Amino acid sequence: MKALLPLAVAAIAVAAPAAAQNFTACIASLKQAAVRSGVNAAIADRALGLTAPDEKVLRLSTVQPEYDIPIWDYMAYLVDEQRVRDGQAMMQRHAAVLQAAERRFGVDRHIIAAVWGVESDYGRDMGDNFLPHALATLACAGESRRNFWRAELMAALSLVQRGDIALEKLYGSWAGAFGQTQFMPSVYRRLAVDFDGDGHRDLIGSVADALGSTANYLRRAKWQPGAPWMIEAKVPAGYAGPQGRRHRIPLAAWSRYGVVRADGKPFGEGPPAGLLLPAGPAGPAFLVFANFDAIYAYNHAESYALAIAHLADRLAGGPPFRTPWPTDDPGLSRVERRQLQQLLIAKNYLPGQPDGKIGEQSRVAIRAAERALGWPETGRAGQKIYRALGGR
Ligand SMILES: [Ca+2]
Repeated sequence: MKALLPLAVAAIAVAAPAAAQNFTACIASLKQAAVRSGVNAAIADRALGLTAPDEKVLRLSTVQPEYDIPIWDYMAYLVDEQRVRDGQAMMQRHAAVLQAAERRFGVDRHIIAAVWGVESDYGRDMGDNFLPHALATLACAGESRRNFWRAELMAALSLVQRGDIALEKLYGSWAGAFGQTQFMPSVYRRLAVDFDGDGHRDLIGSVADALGSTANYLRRAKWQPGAPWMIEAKVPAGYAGPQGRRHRIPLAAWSRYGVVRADGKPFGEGPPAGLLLPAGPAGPAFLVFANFDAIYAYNHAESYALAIAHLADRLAGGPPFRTPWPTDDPGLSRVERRQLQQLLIAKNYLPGQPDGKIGEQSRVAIRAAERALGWPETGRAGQKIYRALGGR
């Protein structure tokens, strides 16, 4: 067994420079491909000056938080009172642009604003990764879909070449989405519109371009002007009838299965709807229409579409869900997350400053607090631990 050890060490020592060499060669080939596709060589050089993969991007590319967290945590974070208030203020400030986008593309202004609010907190948080480096990292050192990342990189550079976006401003999510409503570069190239008419499609610097482009995207995703997207419903206890976003039947036919509107009103007229039970029959139920699918097309997750649809309803003055999530430990808003971190810091479970983002450090601190309380360790930021530590 011992003899294997030096061999293994030698293998690692050889592998590391080989990987570095491969990476350098891959970056060089990306530059060549960009120039061949019409990107100025100086732009390609400035964009792709990286000598090693971005480790943070590689790390993030292996986790998909939307699939791991309970729906009530996801919703509590994305549709909190702060995002509703901020959204209503932003809708007032940009009323003319939203009205123009609604008129031209037929997409309800509350939906456009909700996408803006969820994607970038109304332009406050567009991501801080230099896009060419993030995409080149994924194209040259990522675990999968390297050709996809490569194509997105080429699309991003073509936008710089066209003068839509300055290279120095090309920052976004680790996964390539950028701007106020987080378009992928290829989608941007295809569907972004110059809605303020200055000759550039600038979804980072121009709210009008971002909101107009989002409306254009949803229209292309078959948004039906004037049609509803979702209504909260109630199902009988132990409901076992049809469900699913795509299993659409005439709205009024749902009463045959004992499904009613949560607000007690009659169904009335309406397009066919499918039934969503994101937390099973004991939780809130939703009748969703074809327009819900248009939102789903923006980001393929039902939880995402639910967050947009509900935030839009809240922005329009609608109430929170009438049926609570089936849990005794609901999720936390962003304000509560920050307060929880403050409480953990005050009790010496967590070092540093609160940032409102529940990362690995916060989860370790929550586990320690749970342990001290004699609770099972979950590391989850919920109402129970928040209150146990003195929250509100
Ligand atoms: Ca513009």
